[in-house]
Amino acid sequence: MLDKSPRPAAVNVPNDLAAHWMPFTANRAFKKAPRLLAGAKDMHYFTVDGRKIIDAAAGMWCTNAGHGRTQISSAIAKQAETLDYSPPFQFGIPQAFELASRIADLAPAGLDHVFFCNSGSEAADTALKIALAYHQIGGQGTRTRLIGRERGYHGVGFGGTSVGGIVNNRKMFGTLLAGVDHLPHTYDRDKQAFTKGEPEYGAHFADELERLVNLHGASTIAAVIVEPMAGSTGVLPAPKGYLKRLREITQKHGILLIFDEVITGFGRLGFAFAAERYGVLPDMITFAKGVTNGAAPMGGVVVRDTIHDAFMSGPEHVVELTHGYTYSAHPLACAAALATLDIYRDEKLFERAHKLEPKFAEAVMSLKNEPNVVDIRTVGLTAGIDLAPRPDQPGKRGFDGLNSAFHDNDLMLRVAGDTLALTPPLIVSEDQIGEIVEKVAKIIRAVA
Ligand code: PXG
Repeated sequence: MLDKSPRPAAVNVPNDLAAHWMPFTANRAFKKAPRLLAGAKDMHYFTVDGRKIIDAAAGMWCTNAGHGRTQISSAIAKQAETLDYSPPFQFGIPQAFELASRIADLAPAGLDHVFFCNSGSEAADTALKIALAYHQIGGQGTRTRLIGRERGYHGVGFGGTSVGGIVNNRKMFGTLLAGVDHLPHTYDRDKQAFTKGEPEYGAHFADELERLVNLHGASTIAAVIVEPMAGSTGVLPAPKGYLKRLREITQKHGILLIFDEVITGFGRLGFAFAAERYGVLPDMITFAKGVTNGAAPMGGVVVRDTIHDAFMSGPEHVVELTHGYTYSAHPLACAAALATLDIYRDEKLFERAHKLEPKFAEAVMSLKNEPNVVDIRTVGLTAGIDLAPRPDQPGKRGFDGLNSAFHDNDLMLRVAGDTLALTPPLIVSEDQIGEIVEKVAKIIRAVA
């Protein structure tokens, strides 16, 4: 077959990096040694200086089908020419309805309705607002408390930041939402180190919800939101039985359970959604990232039929949920998502991730004896490798690893503090897994 990969074309490098205030980036360090990208195809990025870099991060947990999928880009181009924008309030486009049906089909039975937004942050805030409104219209307006989890990440809106459990993301932004509490995180290195998949130890961390119910009263609690696998704090898979227990306790007390599947949705753990992997039915699932393969911004919430139906009362001319975004179900994002779901289906990428999981886990675990490696966790096609921090410089070894990967080893990975996270596109081959692991070994030695 013809190799249609784009040639690493010469790209103008900007001569002034000052104006762009970069998100979640060490701006001054970046601007001294920029990591600039110019193109991407399949498993690789191309840098502005023409290097080919293997992507062990799926961009940022997004491009599950690999980069530069022409099926997706031509769907976007065609949509842009046909209908560039359509107001999502009081008007609709056929593609949005088709996409909602297809996502509902992928979600566990009972989760039948999809509310669209543009990011994981908006999805988290949307789910939390739906939970509050649901209780209010059901005559339980005292249920206003929201419960998240330590080390949880639900984006950067005020709702998601409030239920999130990352101190550095919270401490600069005032008091955040009132009435929020947190479950403890589920990580205990002494008892769980070097586990493939779900740790045996830790289901009991879910029982802390009973403690919070006893403290606050069930009648004040609206919802619990957790990631089935905490991604951005360094890959923390749920312990065996933990999510089931959370479901039992929430159900017993009339509390809604929201799974944030922004990372775990669309195949990352070998299933369409992690809810399926764990056999647990939440009341809502948030998604983003992989839904469009990263090619257009989109997020959303899949909502249980009983919750959706509770809103469908009152006069029919009245808006049932006063919430939404100018770009909800944007035509370009819908087109990208429909093409993406075709690829996932036709190439059986979720099944592929499932089949590759043991090989991936074994390959990454071979890094166990490299210098400073204090834990490795794997689940689905994702791994977190904890490096011991440099004395008095938390995060520095990880940051050095990011730079060593990009500048010296032609590898893209994610870093959370001193944890290296690997989360390649689901098209990754076994050889490429080997290549990635070899590069990571070099990086770990380089930052020793
Ligand atoms: N929920 C979860 C579980 C996420 O992982 C969001 C919500 C927010 O999504 P948006 O689209 O608003 O960014 C996320 C985002 C990392 C990393 O390096 C992970 C995310 C974002 C940035 C970096 O692990 N996840």
